[in-house]
Amino acid sequence: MNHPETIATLAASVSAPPHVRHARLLGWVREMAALAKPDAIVWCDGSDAENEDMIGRMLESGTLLRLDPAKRPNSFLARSDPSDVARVEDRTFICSQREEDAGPTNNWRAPAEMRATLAGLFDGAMRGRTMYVVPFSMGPIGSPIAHVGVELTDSPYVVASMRVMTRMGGAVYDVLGADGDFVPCVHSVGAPLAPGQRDVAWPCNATTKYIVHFPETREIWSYGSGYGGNALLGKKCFALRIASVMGRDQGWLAEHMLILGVTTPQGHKYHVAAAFPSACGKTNFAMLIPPRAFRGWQVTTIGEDIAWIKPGVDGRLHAINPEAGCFGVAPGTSHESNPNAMAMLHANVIFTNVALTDDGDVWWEGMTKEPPAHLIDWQGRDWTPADGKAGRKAAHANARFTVPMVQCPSVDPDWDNPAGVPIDAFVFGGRRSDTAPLIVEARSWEEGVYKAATMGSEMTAAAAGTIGEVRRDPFAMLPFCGYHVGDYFAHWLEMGRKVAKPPKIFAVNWFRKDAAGRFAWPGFGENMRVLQWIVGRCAGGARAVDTPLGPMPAYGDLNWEGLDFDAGRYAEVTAIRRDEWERELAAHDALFDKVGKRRPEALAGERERLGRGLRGV
Ligand code: TSX
Ligand code: MN
Repeated sequence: MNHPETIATLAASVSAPPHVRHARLLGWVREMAALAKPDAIVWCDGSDAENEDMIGRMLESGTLLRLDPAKRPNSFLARSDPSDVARVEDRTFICSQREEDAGPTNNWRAPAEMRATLAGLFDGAMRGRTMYVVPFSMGPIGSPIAHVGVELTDSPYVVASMRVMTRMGGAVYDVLGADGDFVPCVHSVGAPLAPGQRDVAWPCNATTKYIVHFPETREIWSYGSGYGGNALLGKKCFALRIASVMGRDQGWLAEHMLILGVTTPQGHKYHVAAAFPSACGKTNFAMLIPPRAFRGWQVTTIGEDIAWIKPGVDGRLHAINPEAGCFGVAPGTSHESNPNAMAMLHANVIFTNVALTDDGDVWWEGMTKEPPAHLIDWQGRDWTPADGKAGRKAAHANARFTVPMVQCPSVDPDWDNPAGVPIDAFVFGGRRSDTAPLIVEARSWEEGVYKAATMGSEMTAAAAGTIGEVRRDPFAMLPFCGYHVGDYFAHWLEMGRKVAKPPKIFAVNWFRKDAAGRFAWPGFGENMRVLQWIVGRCAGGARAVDTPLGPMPAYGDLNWEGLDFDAGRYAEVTAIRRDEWERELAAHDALFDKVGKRRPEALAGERERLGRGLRGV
């Protein structure tokens, strides 16, 4: 091959670096540049110098503000357009050939129709801008569990964020070689600039947004948004929606799960992968600090959002965190709720939509009990505590921090291990003020899949429903499964049969309330008591009592050292009530009606067994 090559007929020349010798990649970049017509193309190498250039451009354009270098070294604040603050689920599409393959939980469009729409939108979409070619690995570079993607984007904010969130840079081209597989990801903010037109701080398209997946050809196209999962295409689009399809076809799992390690005082180490819907404190659980009474116990963090899990030759499931950074929700994060997260934010952070303090630092609701006397809010306006009392938030509720995983004090020594970590237990949780007990073990893989499939969580924000209403969120994958959810359940059942030593499965609920409406379980670090029981069940030795839902710890089966929590209060967080479970089973039936004919027969059997068991309550 004889590169670099230059195509003089394009608006920008596709002048690839000499070590890029992948014909399909070069052809695709050339084709996309001809369509989107950027003024220039930059092939990113992930170097410090390149990142400094990117930051410099954004400081100049007003996309970023530099925070006080003494308080937050090398850290920045971005304020997004008020119309571009979260993932857009109603603008997210799965474009399989057949509508039924997308299933009842996804928006579907015919691929040909969507391709025509995208061709129109992307025609000239990058005029006046630079197209960045961002090569990235999801997972340790060269790991047998990892996969490669390349994102084309006209957003320097996306380039800088992808450098934190993925293994981004030139080494990826070596993995790709001349014909290695990659997932092509095309992204434009959808705001071309006319000659001489001044850019805005946060370019996006206020009226038109499309987040599009072609599962059969494994492509991602994103238009109109620069925010989070809409734009950092390695995350939800690739690592969950496209990867879930790859996992179905290739015999592995792409899951919306944290991964943590638990080391006992005797030095035995266990690994837990856990799925929770939003607003359940998943990042807090991934970075849990055991209470003082648990001297010698250690919890370490491998991942806090996504797990890729493959069967190993040892008959166990092995998990990696495909990401390299944490894109965490800021509001609610404090030294009380998550000291490890607060510590990891000391430097090298991109904050988005948090408030700015008068001394060049950041603040958000829940960081401290008392807000500062004056702030600049996430929209750049003056803010005082009086505004807060009137209901105006200083930080957006979905404000974020983007920070390297390695800065987490609890980061696991194996977080970057290409072989992954062997999973001992899967944990599924939701936010339920009643019905679901603190902790219950599944009696079988099939029963565990049933529990995960029917998990639900009470809404905390009015955005997608009524506050307090239970939304079913199977496996916490509702917005992230790239194919028919019934086939996804079947794939989970199949994985359990295929693996010689499948992990145990547990369901937890940190959010039970007492008769007075107060949280009945202290949560946070005290969840260690539940975690200890879980690993005790995996190792053998921890005791349990049988219930209609499965084995649960009796009061005396948990370690209460250092916590004043009596048997009466324990009963409040573990009670199984007949009227609540009648309603719950009706909700399960409604969910499976929605899943339709592709619901696996084994889950109908589990439903019958559960109903029979609960009739005795
Ligand atoms: O993250 C949470 N976890 C998991 C921690 C490892 N949160 C915050 C959820 C919002 C994202 C929790 N909130 C947890 C929890 O276990 N439990 C609760 C409910 C709760 C809230 C406040 C108190 C106790 C429980 N406060 C006092 O008891 C003083
Ligand atoms: Mn998530």
